[in-house]
Amino acid sequence: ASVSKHIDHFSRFSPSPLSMKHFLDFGSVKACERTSFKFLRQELPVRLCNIMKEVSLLPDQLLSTPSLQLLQTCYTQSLMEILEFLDKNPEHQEVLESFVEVLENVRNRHNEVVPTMAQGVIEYRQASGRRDPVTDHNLQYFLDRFYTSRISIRMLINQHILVFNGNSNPAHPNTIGCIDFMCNVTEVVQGKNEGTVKSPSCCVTNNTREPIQIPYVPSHLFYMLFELFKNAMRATIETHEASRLLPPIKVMVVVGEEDLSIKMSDRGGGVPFRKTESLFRYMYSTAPRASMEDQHRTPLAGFGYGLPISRLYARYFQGDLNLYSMEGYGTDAVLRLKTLSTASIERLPVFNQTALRHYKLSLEADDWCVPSKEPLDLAIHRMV
Ligand code: W6P
Repeated sequence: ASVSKHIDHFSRFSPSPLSMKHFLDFGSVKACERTSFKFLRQELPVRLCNIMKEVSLLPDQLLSTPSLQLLQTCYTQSLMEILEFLDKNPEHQEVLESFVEVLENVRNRHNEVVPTMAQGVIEYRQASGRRDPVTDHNLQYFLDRFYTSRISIRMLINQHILVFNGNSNPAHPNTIGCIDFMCNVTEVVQGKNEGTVKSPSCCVTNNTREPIQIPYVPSHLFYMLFELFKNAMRATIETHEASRLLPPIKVMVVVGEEDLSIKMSDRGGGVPFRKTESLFRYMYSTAPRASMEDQHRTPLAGFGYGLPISRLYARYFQGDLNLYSMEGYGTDAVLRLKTLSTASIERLPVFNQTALRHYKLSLEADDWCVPSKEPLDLAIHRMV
């Protein structure tokens, strides 16, 4: 009962979006663990409670699944642990230290949230048995917000842990927490940073001779590029099975004053325009899964959550991800990021009346005509 009081209280605050510059300042010479602590003990409950309110609006048949019950328990537990710090003294070193420990526990507790939520949605859809476009739309809306909220909370937690607990990483002198303030985008594409995005059949070009560098989270960039590359590669291989030569995947990295754009082009036969938006749907790809076991080993494999989550990462710092496909030829995937640390500002969901209205939206008549499937018999209109 007291938990829901706290949730009501903190969900009335709007989350405070931070810019990349804020994050960098928090972790630079001006860094003050006490300031960060005082900010997070308020902001983390605000972000947790805003999204918990939305979770509570989900249909009962979804909320009652074991997966959703587990998620709500995790969120409540983490909220309570963080709220403990509201009446603690920031001047005491042991308070700051135990806060870092709690944040580590919270982060680990939430490691499996994405597959758990996905599992809940699958169970719900199997139980309800029907495919209802309104429910699908609402779930898409909710999952985009839920996963964005999670990305943002993990970002805050990681920054605090890495900046105030981590010893600076000598291998990456340009990093503050998980942000590389001179992230070399071309190098991430080429796989010089983390793992390998590139294969021999991928060629990368820049629009400038100087290295293209922006402040960014290399792990987010890697996730997005790797996902795009997997899709481009799969399409290329599947449409050129019979051929010994595969058309290369071409990547262009272009930097302007505001935007950094990365275009990855494949000649994998493309996708019909009608289907491109559904590549970003969570419902589109969720096939029933074998067991909970697989989930832990390969969190997102086979889910098809990679593209929608990649777009959330791009939008999280005011970028975007779009697909331009020409059926019969191939696909251009364009990833746009902000060049300036002052323009890369967190894009966060807020629980308010507008959000509430989205969930209450029901099946209304569309304001565009529905094309008839039958050919129109003009004979009946003929006057003479
Ligand atoms: C395709 C489908 C797709 C999705 C994302 C990125 C590239 C591609 N290529 O055929």
